[in-house]
Amino acid sequence: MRAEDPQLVRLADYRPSDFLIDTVDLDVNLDPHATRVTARLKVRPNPEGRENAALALDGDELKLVSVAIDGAELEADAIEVSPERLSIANPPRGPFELTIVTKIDPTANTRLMGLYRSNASYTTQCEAEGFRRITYFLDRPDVLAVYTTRIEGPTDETPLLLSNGNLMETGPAGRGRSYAVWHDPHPKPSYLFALVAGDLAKVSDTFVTLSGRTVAVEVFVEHGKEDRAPYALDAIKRSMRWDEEVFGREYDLDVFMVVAVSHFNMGAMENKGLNVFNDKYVLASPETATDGDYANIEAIIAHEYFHNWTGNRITCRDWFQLCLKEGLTVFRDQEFTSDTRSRPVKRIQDVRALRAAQFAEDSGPLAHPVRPQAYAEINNFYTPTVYEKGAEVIRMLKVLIGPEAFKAGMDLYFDRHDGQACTIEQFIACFAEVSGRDLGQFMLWYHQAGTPEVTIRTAYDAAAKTFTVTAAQRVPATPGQPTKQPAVVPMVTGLVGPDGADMPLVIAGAPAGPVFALTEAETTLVFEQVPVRPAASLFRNFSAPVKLSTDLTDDDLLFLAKSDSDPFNRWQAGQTVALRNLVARVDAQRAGAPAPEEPRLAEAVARAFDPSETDHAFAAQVAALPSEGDVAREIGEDVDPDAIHAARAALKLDLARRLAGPLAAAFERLVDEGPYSPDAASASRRALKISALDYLAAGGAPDGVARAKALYDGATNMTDRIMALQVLSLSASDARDAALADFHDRYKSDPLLIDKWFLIQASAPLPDTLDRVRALMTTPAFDIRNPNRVRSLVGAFGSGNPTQFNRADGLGYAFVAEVARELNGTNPQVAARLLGAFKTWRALEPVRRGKAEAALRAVAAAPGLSPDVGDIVRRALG
Ligand code: B3K
Ligand code: ZN
Repeated sequence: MRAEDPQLVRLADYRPSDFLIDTVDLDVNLDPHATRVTARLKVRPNPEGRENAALALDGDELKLVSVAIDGAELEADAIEVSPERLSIANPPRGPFELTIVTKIDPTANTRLMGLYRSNASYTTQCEAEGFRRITYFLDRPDVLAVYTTRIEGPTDETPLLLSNGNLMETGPAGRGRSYAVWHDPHPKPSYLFALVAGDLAKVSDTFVTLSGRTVAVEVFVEHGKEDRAPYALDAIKRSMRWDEEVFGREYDLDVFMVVAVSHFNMGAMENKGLNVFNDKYVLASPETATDGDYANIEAIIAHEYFHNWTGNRITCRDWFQLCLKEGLTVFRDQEFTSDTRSRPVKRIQDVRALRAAQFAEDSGPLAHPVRPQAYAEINNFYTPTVYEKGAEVIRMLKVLIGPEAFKAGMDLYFDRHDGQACTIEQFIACFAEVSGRDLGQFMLWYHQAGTPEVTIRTAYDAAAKTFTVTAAQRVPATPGQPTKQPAVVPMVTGLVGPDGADMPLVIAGAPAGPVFALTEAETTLVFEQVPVRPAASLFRNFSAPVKLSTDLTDDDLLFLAKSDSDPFNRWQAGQTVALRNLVARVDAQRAGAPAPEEPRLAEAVARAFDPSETDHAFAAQVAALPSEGDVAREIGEDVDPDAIHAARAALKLDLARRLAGPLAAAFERLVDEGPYSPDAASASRRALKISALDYLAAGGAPDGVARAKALYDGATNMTDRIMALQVLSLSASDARDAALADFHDRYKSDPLLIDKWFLIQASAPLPDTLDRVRALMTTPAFDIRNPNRVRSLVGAFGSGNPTQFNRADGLGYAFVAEVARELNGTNPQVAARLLGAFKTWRALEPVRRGKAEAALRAVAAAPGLSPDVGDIVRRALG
């Protein structure tokens, strides 16, 4: 980010608002092209603001109809107005009522921010700065108001009128129109406002809270899709119960509503009492949703519900504090899933995702701290760093201070800050207070970007019976942060003896326990009374988001892969051996040397498919090789995605050949399962079955392809069908084309299923993929105004297809850049997201690097760039 950029908003410049708004009375008169919004605001000067300040309200593409103070309309010379601002130079110096009338066109709103139409329904999205597209407002999260919303619309088109809070009144409004009045007693920032109007079906239930209040729980979906709503409904109730049991948080309105809409820029939104969801994360039936979809729905329902306390009751003072609600809420949803499904498997999945998205971001030009210092466009900071690294920071805090102090800190936070807009400092202060710890150095996790690199050296002294672990840490330079300080890195450690048991941890003068806080550039731990050389199990359960390199041998790792009592490290040890082998294969290719083999890896993978292995989900994780992205990050520079793909395919084939018998046996054992159920145990079984199938069909092996075809044809649920299709899509063209055509025929009327069909084709590592994607974009099933379609086709190509996006001829880069430019005007947020595919372009080998840069420069030079796209290309090139 360039320092001279005039658009930059800086944390250091924060000052309290000059005015506060206590109540908002909103009257929204719906019309497809001319919706009239009347806002009556009770405004007063903020005692903490500047005296005699002008009142400057935010707007965005707004048309003002009138503005009045205490009932008297203001003349043109008393105000300054533009679509982006409404300023009143001399407002009253005491409390007053401000009435603003604006007119908006929800049908023309292709940006999907503010009030827009999705299919036939009206819906809103206000985070981060969408409320200002509805009415002029102090659109900042530290202005908290109580909202009363009256909505009026044509009864036939919008029989359903929803907003935040509790329903107060509803009825006919004359001339074929109806109205509803909603009141939300909880003061909230404008970004949590929501309104939905349309003709939707309701699927509902009730939930009795801990204190005995009955809450209506309602899910709204398109008519005809009611049978796909019960899973989400049940997930809401389970989330409500869990938050009571684990965090002591109860729901606080008479009704909790979730609405599924088909046009949505992201996953879902936690508007108070009225969560709006991308329909992809609500609708589920065995015939239409995969196990992965069920898991996502459950996790996202939980996430948005948990925001009710971490985000809504306690919100952010300013957008720099975004991780205050997002990191914490991700942590909470991860814990929910861990309690609901398998804790070790959830941890492995989260770490895989963290490395794929966040480590990648942190290693490139878009790296930024968990709490950024400045932004040009806040919507570009809803990132894996703010969300997932933000959650890791909270997890580390819990490891460092222990679960009891963590719980006490959370309780204090809820007690002390309920109803407030807070900062990270206020949050951390609660934990410092209850634990008596100085968390000053810990705050570096919020300030410093970049993934810390920890290098471990070990030494065993047989005579002295000591085992020494020396840990050196270094945080690499990132944009705007050339030098770094050592962070507090919790290293949870075990020493595993030859019998597989953990040895006692004895360090002179140190308290017993597995958590060691690395606070210096180099830390040495001398373990005593160690009778034989142990295998060091470091960073158990991934106790810190660091990049680790160790001097552990492959023998040590293969031993840990079998014997470590920590399941995460059992998995990690196998992955590390595989990763070493993959990197060696890439090196050998470059040197023209034969591929180095590691036959012992096959033994580790074989264990996953052994009949004695009953934890199928864990086994499927063990069987899955590191991704091409993992290998690219390990190599770090001059990356050649084709070489990585070839190395990984070769290792997979090698394993498939070595394990042909056990793989076939496992597939046969797992294939018959009876009626479909989306529960975790059944899903695990399917995951392992698909893993076996994936190996069996490696390299297009006819036997594996035949099995995939049989599974596809006989599938009774979408998981089997889509996974078999995925396998077939990588096989010879006739089998692939037949299966793809069949899938299209079966599901062409269901856009969410056509998205899966798009995604499979866009992710295929085949030379004709780009042509295919371009051709699919011209079919009627594709609609560039629908973000789900764009993400499934163009997003999957850019971010999920390393070889084809990174084609050596540069056409992959040019394509994604071209679509981003096309979307720049209509939906800048989605356009900017697509360009995230370029986040690691600097690590590529020179030819590709040059082509990627040229594509980015072409975007940068285009006229009329939105702040969203302009910000990403500037920083990517910066
Ligand atoms: N808070 C929303 C994300 C809003 C994104 C705005 N560009 C969903 C979530 O994190 O729960
Ligand atoms: Zn969130």
